[in-house]
Amino acid sequence: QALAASMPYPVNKRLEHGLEHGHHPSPGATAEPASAEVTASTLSEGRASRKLGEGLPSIGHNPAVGPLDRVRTDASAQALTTNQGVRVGDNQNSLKAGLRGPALLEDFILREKITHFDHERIPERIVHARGSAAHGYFECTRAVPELTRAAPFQTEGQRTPVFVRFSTVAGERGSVDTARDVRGFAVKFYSDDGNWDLVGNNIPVFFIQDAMKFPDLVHAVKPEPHHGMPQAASAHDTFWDFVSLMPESTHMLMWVMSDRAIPRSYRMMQGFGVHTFRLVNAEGESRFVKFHWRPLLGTHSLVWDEAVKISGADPDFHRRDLWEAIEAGEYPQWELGLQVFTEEDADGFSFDILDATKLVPEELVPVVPVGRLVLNRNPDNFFAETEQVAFCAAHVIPGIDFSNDPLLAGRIHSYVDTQISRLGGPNFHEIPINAPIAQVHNNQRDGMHRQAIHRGRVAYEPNSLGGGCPFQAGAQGFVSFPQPVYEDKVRGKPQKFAEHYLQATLFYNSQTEVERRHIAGAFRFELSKVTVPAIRQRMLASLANVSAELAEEVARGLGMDVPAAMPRALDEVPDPEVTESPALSLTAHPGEGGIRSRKVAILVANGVESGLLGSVAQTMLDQGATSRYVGLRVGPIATANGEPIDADASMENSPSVLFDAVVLPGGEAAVQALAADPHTVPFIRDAWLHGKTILSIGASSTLLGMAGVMATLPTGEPDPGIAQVGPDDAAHACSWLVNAMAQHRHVERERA
Ligand code: HDD
Repeated sequence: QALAASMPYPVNKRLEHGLEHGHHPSPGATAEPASAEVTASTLSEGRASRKLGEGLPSIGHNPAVGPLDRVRTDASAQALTTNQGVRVGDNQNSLKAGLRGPALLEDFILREKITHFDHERIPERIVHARGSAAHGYFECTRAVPELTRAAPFQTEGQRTPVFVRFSTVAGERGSVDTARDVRGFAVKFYSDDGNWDLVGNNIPVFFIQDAMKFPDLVHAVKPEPHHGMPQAASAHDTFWDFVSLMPESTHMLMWVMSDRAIPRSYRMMQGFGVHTFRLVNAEGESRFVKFHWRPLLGTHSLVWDEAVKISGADPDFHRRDLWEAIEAGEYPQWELGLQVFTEEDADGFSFDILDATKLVPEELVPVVPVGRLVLNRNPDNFFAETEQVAFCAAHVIPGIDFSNDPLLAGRIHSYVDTQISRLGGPNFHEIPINAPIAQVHNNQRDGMHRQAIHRGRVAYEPNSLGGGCPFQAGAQGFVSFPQPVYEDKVRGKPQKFAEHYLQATLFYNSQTEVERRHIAGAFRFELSKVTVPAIRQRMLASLANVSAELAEEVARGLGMDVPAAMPRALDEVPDPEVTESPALSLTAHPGEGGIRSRKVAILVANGVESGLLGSVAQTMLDQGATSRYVGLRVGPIATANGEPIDADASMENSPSVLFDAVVLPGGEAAVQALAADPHTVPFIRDAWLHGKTILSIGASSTLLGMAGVMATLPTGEPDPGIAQVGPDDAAHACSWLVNAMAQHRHVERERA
């Protein structure tokens, strides 16, 4: 078997054609595999569980490791079978009446295989179809039983298994990762008290205030229904038509047009629960809460031109990044912070905490860290886990409760409902990735794809025949917070919901100059794709309420004048508590420094001087970063020193947008070869335009000139992201490279 696997061609291909034995089934499937030696499968428990880290959850507690054993399959040393467990003799040929005769209807093996294949796809998620996920755990770093009785927050050091799925919103399942879009950040906690899903985004506010508008929003942003375009993009008429008619979306638009919407990595973005939720403690006391995830690597973004080019070079950029980081043991981590406030605090705020288009500024209510999230294991199977995971805003546990946010109310209904069609029935909670660790006992029965085999005749409550079981848990169970409600039934919104611009202005004013420029650039790009001038006009009128500077900048980019500001819904604007919030700028979250998991491209060609390159590669390894030799082609490179190196990427298959920094090598012959290749100039120029660190060794400085790279900033200062070093300057070169890369990006290079 081992031999067969290593052969470049199928060993007994001839027999498939009946040339030697006519009617006999092909070998390879006729008997037990020759090799008795069974090697550990890459999917086996041992391998998976080692990545869990120290302490809890131990094997048996993590539903994704212990209990999933019963559904894990491992085909090593096993014969191929039908779904009924019948061994298949020939997996190459359908059953025919003679070698050249007609296929036979009785071929149940072929029919089973094709029938199953015909039904392999399930409906994709109506939103957030494109996503990537990983297993891990949440560790409580500060117990808060005084705030909540929720199981994950009871003891310091306690770990709760989680499954986390990141996603884009608008694109279809196969769409690109780096589209300008909100990112989903959905966390399923498999707590001892049941599953809790915190289904958030990487942006703390939302487009709309009421779930009633969600289908309209999604219809507007999805590809236009008549021609199915554009894919994974909001830059089209229907989206801007809708949002320009919905001033409540203005705050969210600021975020979506900012660098937040093109993250460098899923590992480098914040997450937010968005709505105001409730925490409830064992005494039944409740406070409001907002959930914040903060990445330890800091929040970092792409630049737009880079994001667009990555879409072509690697549409799976974020999926690959997450997968590779976890495989490399670079487990992404986030800190969970809580903003906790009382009902009285909330009543005093100038905005309504039930309005999902508003955030609670950190300057008003600080974020208190209570735990950390670690993602340390990739899924075994994309479909079984990432695709079939069902997050539901309705999944809360004792200690977590809802607020009256009308957007949340709609979500509580929508998620369970959508899984019923997406996952084929009401038993989706039994799919292994969705099954809680906590035991499930109730009298719900039957339905499509039921897995549980319930014993006995009692499926009702109250009962005496079953000893009254399963029994109600009373105060031990989930008890809704008894918020008093004495109101008329109405369709409408409270007055504070009518203020649409103050926090949009707060966000814009809290950005750095570069960030503001990017926001203006994004509005310009998106609105320039809008074909109906009245929509552009209306959007500019709305922006005029946010910032005169922004409205003018965008109008200039569209060749228009700023129109009169859109009339506001509210005549008297309240005084905001906070007018500038540094935490809203990405620069406020640089992370822990260092360059762990960053990627460096080292350009190589025959004749390259390899000495310093080796030091760079070693330094990257020491720092937890990775380097790749990128050549004119892949394969062996003859170096000037005679030490052979292998280019494992080429400028054609891996342009510089896929890297965080570029090293240009010394060696006359190599530099000449690079200079003659048409990929070299765009490779270097893009790295420069996108603000990346560039280290040039020896003779390669001529390449900088060819690529039009300017070593000075617009201010006339030297560019801190470009260094030219001699071939013997290893120590200086390496330490400079590490420091320059730790800046992430040299945005000061950007020309206005
Ligand atoms: Fe939603 C999926 C986040 C409003 C209805 N939503 C979905 C996912 C995330 C969010 C991260 C993907 C989960 C996964 O990875 O499987 N959604 C949000 C946030 C919202 C929000 C942060 C606002 C604060 N969503 C929202 C509303 C509704 C929905 C108002 C409907 C009334 N969302 C859905 C859905 C989805 C979904 C249709 C599609 C697939 C799914 O649920 O499982 O039910």
